[in-house]
Parts: sequence; C-alpha cells; structure tokens
Amino acid sequence: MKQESSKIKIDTLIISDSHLGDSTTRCRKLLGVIRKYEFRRLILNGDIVNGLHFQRFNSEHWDILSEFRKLSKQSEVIWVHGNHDAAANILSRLLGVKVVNKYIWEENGKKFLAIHGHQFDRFLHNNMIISYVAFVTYRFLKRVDKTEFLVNLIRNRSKTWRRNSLDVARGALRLAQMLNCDYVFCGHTHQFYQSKKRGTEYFNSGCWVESPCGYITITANKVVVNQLD
Ligand SMILES: [Mn+2]
Repeated sequence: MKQESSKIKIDTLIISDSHLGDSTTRCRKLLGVIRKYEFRRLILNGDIVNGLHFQRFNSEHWDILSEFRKLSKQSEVIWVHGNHDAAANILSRLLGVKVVNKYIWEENGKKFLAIHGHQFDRFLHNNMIISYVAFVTYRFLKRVDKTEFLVNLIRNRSKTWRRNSLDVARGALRLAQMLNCDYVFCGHTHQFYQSKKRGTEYFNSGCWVESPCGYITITANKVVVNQLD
C-alpha cells in the first residue's frame, strides 16, 4: 500500500490501440503510465491486442495483460471492442474485464461515451480488401523502417488517413449528440485529434505503436491528452 500513495489520483484513464502482439508496441512506456496513476475506471478503447496471434506476444505484452487483470480487482476495467480485438472475448474472462461495443458513464453531472471509432470509418467498410492490404503493408514498413521515416511520411501525406480522422470525429460527435453525451472518446486512427460541435467534445487518444504515443486522463471533468515521444 506504500506505493499507492505516491500515485497520481484521477477518475478515468483511457488508452487505445496498444496492438499487443505487435513488435512496435511501446510496452515499457505503457506499463509506466498504467502504474503512475490511481484511477477508478480504466477504459481500454479498442485494438488493445493484435488479432489472435498469441505466439507473437513477448513477456512485456503478457505483463501488460496481467496488469489489467490485477487492476480489474480494484477498479472498473472496460474493454471496448476494436476492429483488431478478435481475442477480446477469450481474454476478457481470463482478465476479469467487461467487453462492450461502446461504453457510457456519468460523472459530476456530465455524460461520457467511449467507442473505438472503426464504426465511423467509411473507407474501412467500403474497401475491406484494400484496407487489409494497406494495413499489412503499413505494418511491414513499420517493422523494416526503424526510423519510421516512411511510415510518418505516408501517414502525414495520405489524404485517406486524414479524411478517416475527420470521418471518425464527425461520426463520433453525431452519435454522442444522439445519446446526449458531453464528451466522446475514440481511438482507431492512431492520430491525436480534438474537436467540438455544439457543446460536445471529441478526443482521440492516439496509439502506442507510433511516436508520439499517449493517453487521456479525466479528473473532475477536466480532460487531458497526454503525449509521449
Ligand atoms: Mn482500429
């Protein structure tokens, strides 16, 4: 219990797109963040694991999963389904976490919504095969190009990527307004992004497989986007 007191107290921690099983996940940084805070609620906002490829998990990937298991005994841990979370239903029982398609909670008079965001990605839905090829190519590039020069170039130049980021924000804001939510949180695009529409605020929590990586903290309705190198 000595350790607990040194932790920063927050209401909610949101992370997304850790893609555990991918060799590029920033595991140590992610573990550092999970251990730095004391929270009542941890939202794993999708694409936490990379499909069903458990053989690709290294010891750090497993460490993170066992941390989730530990946390689920003392706080609320919610796993929101992402498009790469094929393993969520299997793992959730092991970890003792709840798996949902979207999650709504209320606190301090405000209503919050967490949803991964692939539901609003029109390109992904209309071009399943192209999307898959693009994803595999992108992952390959990330593996061979250690400097991430090419990956960043593609990501920054690609109109599709930018449009997806806007699509997701727009779709998420629309749903949040339908559900009378004040805040909506997504992942999926791997890009930090914030926007606001008629009083509803949208936040994208980025990812853990590229720089910058990061996460979102909420304390007394104050939302902070934290970016790490
Ligand atoms: Mn996704």
